[in-house]
Order: sequence, then C-alpha cells, then structure tokens
Amino acid sequence: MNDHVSLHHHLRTHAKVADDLRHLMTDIARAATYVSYAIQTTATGLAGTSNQFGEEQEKLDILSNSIFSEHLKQSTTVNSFISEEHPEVVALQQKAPYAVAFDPLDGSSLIDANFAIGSIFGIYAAPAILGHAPKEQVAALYVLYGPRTILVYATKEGVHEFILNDVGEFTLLREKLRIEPKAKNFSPGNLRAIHDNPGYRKALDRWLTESATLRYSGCMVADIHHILAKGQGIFSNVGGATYPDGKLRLVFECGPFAYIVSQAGGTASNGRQSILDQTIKRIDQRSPIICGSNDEVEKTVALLQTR
Ligand code: P6P
Repeated sequence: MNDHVSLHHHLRTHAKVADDLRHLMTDIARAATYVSYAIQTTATGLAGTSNQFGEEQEKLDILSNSIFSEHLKQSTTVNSFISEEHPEVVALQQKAPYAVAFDPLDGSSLIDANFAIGSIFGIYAAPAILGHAPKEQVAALYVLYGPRTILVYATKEGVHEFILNDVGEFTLLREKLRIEPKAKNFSPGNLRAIHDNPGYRKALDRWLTESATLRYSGCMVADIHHILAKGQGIFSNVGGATYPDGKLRLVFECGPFAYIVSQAGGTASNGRQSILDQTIKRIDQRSPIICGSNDEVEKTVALLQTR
C-alpha cells in the first residue's frame, strides 16, 4: 500500500486532469462516503416505486440517487446529468464543462443478501452524451461498497484504486491497474440467454471445459472490479429472449466500464464492435457486453458469432 496519498492529491499530480474535473471527481467521492455510510446504517427494503426501466427501487436506490444528485447540483462543474434512477436529463449550469451519467446503486437487489454493490459514473465534456460515444468520456469511476469501500477512477493516464479510511478519506491503494490478455476467471451474466443464444452456450461450455474459475456475484461493479483486482478475467452479459440486447445499460453501465477496462489494457465489445465506439442513441439503451482480458474477449466474441 502506498504512503498516505489522497485521491485529491493523486488527481492533481498523476491524473493531470483539469482543476474543475478534479473538483467534480472529489465531489463525487465525498458523496460516495455518505452513500457508504447510509448502506451500513439505514433500513433496507423496497421503496414502493419503480425506475424508468420498470425495476422496483430499493429505499437505498432513492437515497443514493438523492445524495449524488445533490452533490452534482452543488458542484459548479456540471452542465447536466442523467441517472439510471431518474427518467430524464437534469439540466444544471449551462456554461459548466461536464455532463455526467451515473448509476447510483448498481446491484441494489443484493442489499438484503449483504452482497457487495456499487456506484458507476461516466463523465463527458458537456454537453456530449446523447448522440456521442463512450470513447468521448474524459473520466470514469466506480465505488464498490464491500467489506471495504473502494473507489477506482480512470483517465487517459491510467486506472487507480483507492480505499476509504476511518476518517472518511479515499487514499491510494494500487496504481496503474492492468488487465492481462489471458483469463483464468469467467463472470457470465444473463445466463438465461444460453437457451436461445447458441453462441453463448458454446462460450459457457468452453469456459467449463477449460476449467476456468467462476467468479459471478450479480453486481457488475463487484464482478468487473474482481477482474481489475486480479489482473485478468472476462465478464459477459449478452442477449437472449428476455433481454435481446443483454440486461445492462449502455450509458450508465457498459460505457463507463468500457472506458475503465480499456484504460487498463483490456477490451470491451458488444459482440460487433468496441463499446467505446457505440453511439448512445437513447438513455434507456441496453447493450451486450463482453469485457476483460483481450485474448478471451476475442475468442468469446468469435463464438458468439457462430450459430
Ligand atoms: P443477472 C444488477 O441488477 C445488474 O444491473 C448488474 O449489476 C449485474 O451484472 C446484472 O444486473 C445481473 O444480471 O442476469 O445476473 O440477473
């Protein structure tokens, strides 16, 4: 572990990001400390409402969305934001430099099982999100609320990991996370799709035949962090009858992780092209995702194209 290097200091000295982007990212990190505390202390359970995708909202979905939304509204750097838990674009300061897409609490259905859950952020130079592509992100980050609260951010300078300490500060844990080309672990989502997606069944059979190690929790943030933490692995969530384009959302989930995985030397494909190049046409757009170790993604995409 590095000597006490704060997120703020690292952003200023290593990420070489503009001051206002550093302020935005540290604002998001501060909000995440409140969300982390809320997860540990507030009541769980359903809120009795649904989000734009028709998914039941947990009380913590509403609370985490409110905490992040308020911090973005108070930041002078946000032109607009879109949240997975809110159906339309929220316009803020017209001349502000950044547009933010976020999933305030990914995997919230796992809260009652005490599984790790997370928050995901993609940051664009304003006003670009709709009509643009994830490669245009200027930064992306996630927070993983597990036994420890971890924040990982990516800019074009690399991917770095921080841990929330006992005085509420994120301090550097590991720098320059990398994903190697070969994978030993696999993390297959939307497995219901193997019944009507023969290529996905072939990919699953190959992982099982090659005795790859299964690492799947049902929370994308935790499952992809596992790949970054171990330096190898493949995560997938592809289409089938229930979710023709897979279950995951392009702008809130696949886009930020495509940026982060790519900055760590990995690949993120939708089965036809890099997710980085995929135009974001709608807020509710879903996308297949196969991401992680380059060689494994390439082999899996090839199998998915067979029938
Ligand atoms: P499945 C959680 O609800 C989520 O959005 C992702 O975090 C996760 O990878 C996926 O859905 C789980 O999908 O098919 O395993 O239920």
